Amino acid sequence: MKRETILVIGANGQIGTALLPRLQEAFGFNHVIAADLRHPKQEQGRFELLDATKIDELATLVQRNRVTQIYHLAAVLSAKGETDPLWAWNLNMQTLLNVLEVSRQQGVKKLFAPSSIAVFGEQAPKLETPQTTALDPATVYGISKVAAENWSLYYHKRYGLDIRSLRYPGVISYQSMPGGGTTDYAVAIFHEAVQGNSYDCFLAADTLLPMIYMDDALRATLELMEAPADQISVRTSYNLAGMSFTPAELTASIQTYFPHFITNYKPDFRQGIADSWPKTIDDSVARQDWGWKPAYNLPRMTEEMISQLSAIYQPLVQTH
Ligand code: AKB
Repeated sequence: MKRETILVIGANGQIGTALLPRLQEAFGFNHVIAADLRHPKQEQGRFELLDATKIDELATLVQRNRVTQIYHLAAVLSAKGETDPLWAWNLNMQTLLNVLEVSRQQGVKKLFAPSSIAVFGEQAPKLETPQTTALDPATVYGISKVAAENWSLYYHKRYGLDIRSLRYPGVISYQSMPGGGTTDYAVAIFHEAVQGNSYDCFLAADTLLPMIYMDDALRATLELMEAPADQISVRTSYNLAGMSFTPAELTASIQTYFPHFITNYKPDFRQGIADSWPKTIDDSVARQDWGWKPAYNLPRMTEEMISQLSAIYQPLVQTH
């Protein structure tokens, strides 16, 4: 069997940090190259500095290492994108187009370029949002992801590029913090709860949003990438669901471990973004095509987040 060489772009981010060990386990430690703009806090194996907006830097890296698969995870997320829309658009689109073009030129065999529930806007049904519906996003991040989905389909149809994608809901993880998203509250809240603090939530108590636990998100990603090409009927991006909950429901779930934990609700501009997104997602096409099924619900996710973060914070609390 020919060995694969995997390149993860944006490897220091929330998903990259958790994905690297899984890829190293699957393909061999030395067959996975992490790349990002800055060195990570803790290097987890082979690492290369990369500015993916520069096509020559990317082309040289791919060629020198004979990269066969790329996971393109670099993006400016929804909330941060709204603070500087043109910068967010340029960064999201330039990196994607560079990855597509270098992959085409150098015969990269498989490419993963995630999308998001942010592609949906006012005109899509809010409940059980279907795979195929109106895409009129309210954020520049969402606009860039709709464009990215269409560019991916174009490269697949025109050049035969084997590109695969998931519309991630909010991803919840203990390994690292997300940065600049509207769903970030659902990670930050655990860090405060475990340290014995209250949490100031930037969304209203009853804001129902689709979420997924990192373990499920990684499994979905790897299962999609492993599926035979003829089972992949969607080359824009698959709807993906894990669970849906509100900040009030998440608070109640955390209170089963920390009964005195309190969330204060102070909605800001991110409320408007959340209100434009689906509440629940219909991922039946992913289930049919490559057998997707989530394993984590709200209680199971809460239990694991609290146990993992307690292990991280406990020693810190004791040494002070
Ligand atoms: C965000 O909140 O921007 C992201 C997303 C849903 O894509 N987590």
